Amino acid sequence: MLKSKFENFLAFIKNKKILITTHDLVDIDGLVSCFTLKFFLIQYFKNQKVSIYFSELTKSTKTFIKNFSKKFPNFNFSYEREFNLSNADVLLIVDTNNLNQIKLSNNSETPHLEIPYIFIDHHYLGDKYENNNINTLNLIFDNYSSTAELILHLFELYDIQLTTPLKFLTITAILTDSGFFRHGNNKTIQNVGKLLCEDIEIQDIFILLKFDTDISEKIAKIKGLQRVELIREGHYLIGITNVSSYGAGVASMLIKMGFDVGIVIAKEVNQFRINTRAKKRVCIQTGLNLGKILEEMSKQYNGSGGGHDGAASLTLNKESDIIITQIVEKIKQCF
Ligand SMILES: [Mn+2]
Repeated sequence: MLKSKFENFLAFIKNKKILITTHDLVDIDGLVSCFTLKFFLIQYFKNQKVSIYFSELTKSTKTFIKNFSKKFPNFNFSYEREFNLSNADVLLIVDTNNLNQIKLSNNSETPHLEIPYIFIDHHYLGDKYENNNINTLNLIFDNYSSTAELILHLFELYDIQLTTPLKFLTITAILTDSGFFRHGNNKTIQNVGKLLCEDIEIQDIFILLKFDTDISEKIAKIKGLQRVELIREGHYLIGITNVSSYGAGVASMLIKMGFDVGIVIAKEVNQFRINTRAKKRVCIQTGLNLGKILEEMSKQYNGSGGGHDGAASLTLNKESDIIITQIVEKIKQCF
């Protein structure tokens, strides 16, 4: 990776008041990436003001913080709950490259940012351009299985050491975002290997990441399974279903059940969300890239979408059967 990209990024944000944020419903990768990035910037620049803003955290992220804090009571997870741009010169957005996934206030409209912003992310990005985004400075690399690994690379490049709690956190982010290595590559495992040290026991991390499934999620999965429609294309099986929430979890479940591709439609208030998952092996064998397909669809239908080859989502304002049919056709073309 080009070090000059990181150099340009750091040169631009130097001496600026920095605000870091991530997508709404903050997951563990988003959470960890914000705190490791903040720590890195404070170490690197010494005297620089860096703050973090979060909108809402997911239930499992909140549970994780609670459990992690029992193990590392001195680790400070403080962040701002009000988005205040007057205290910032530049906004760093991690773990997403889509402004629609950022929630700055209670009104859910796409935010228009007055200040420059830069994306630091590991999701596929097409050639879209957002106003006020300094796209030449974006650090977007979709070969990483988590944003936390991208930030870990910064620490390595500038020879800055992570503290034990930050190492622990980075491993949890890598494990959760790579689906416990299922979506990872050699580098993913090497990174975890490098982070493990005498003070960190991998079994402690596994225990911290074991969450009890919420009863409403269990019901969503059971209903999703009851409603599933099976489409067979040669040797491949596509499953389509609908639920009102937990779309991503239901899509992953379809893959575990034996489908090669899972498509889950979730009708939310004023929103129509499609979550998709595919088996990694199938993506490699066929060249299927769900992130690319849903990104194309988002452009065509004025929504927001994207992701990775084996996991992607699309959010639209209105429901349409034609869109689902088109997605299925595009998937079939790969088979
Ligand atoms: Mn991520």
